[in-house]
Amino acid sequence: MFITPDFRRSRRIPFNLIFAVLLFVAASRAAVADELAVWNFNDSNLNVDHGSGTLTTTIAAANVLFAAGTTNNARQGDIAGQALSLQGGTSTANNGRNITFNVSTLGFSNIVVSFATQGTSTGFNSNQFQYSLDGISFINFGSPFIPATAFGSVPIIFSLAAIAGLNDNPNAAFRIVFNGASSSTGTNRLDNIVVEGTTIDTAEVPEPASVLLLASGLGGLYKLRKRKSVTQKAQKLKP
Ligand SMILES: [Ca+2]
Ligand SMILES: [Ca+2]
Repeated sequence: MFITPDFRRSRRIPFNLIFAVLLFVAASRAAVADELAVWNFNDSNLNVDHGSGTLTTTIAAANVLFAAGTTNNARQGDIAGQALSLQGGTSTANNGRNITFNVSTLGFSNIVVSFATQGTSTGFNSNQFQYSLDGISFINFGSPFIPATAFGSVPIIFSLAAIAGLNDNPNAAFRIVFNGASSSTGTNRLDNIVVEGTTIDTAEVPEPASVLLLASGLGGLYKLRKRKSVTQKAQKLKP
C-alpha cells in the first residue's frame, strides 16, 4: 500500500527535470551568434579560412601581396600570420578599386563586418565600406575610414543590424573601395575580416516543436511504464 505513492513521485521528478533541461537547451540555442565567414590570410591567399564566402578584388594582381599580420580581431585562436597587403600600383591606378566579399546570410540577422587594418603614409587613406543586397549594386555605409599606421588592438567595425535587407539574404555582399594612395608602393594591410550574425528566431521555430514532440514522446513513455507497472502490481496482487 505504501509503495504506490513513492513509486509515482520518483518517476515524475526525472520527467519534469528532463522537460526543463530540454526547454533550457532550446532557449539558449536561439541566442547563439556565429561567424559566417573569416579571412585570416595566414595561407597567403584570398580563399575564406573559416565559414563560407568568396573574396575577389579589382586591384591589379601585381599589387595584391601578403605581409605580416596581427591577432587584432583574430577568431578561433588564429595566429597573426599573414595579412592582405594592397599597393597603390603604377600611377596609383588602384585608387577607386576594391575588395568584395560575398557572404550568404541565410538564417542570420544583425550582420556585423569587422577587420583589422593599417596603412603607410602614401597608402590608401580614404576607404569606403559598402554593402549590397543583390551582389550587384553597392551602397555606401558610414564615412570613409583612414587606416592607422599600425594594426593596434581595436578593429574597425560596421554594424549592419539596421539594414533589414541584409538579413537572411543569400546574395549579401560587402565591399571596401580604396582611395587616396599617393605612391605606387603605398600600402594598406587588412587582416581578420569577419562577417558575423545572430541566428534568426524564426529559424528556431522547428526546434521548440521538436522539443514538444520529444517531450510528448517522453510523456507517452512515462504513461506506458506507469500502466505496465500498475498491471504488474495488479498481477502480483492476484491470488
Ligand atoms: Ca592573419
Ligand atoms: Ca585563406
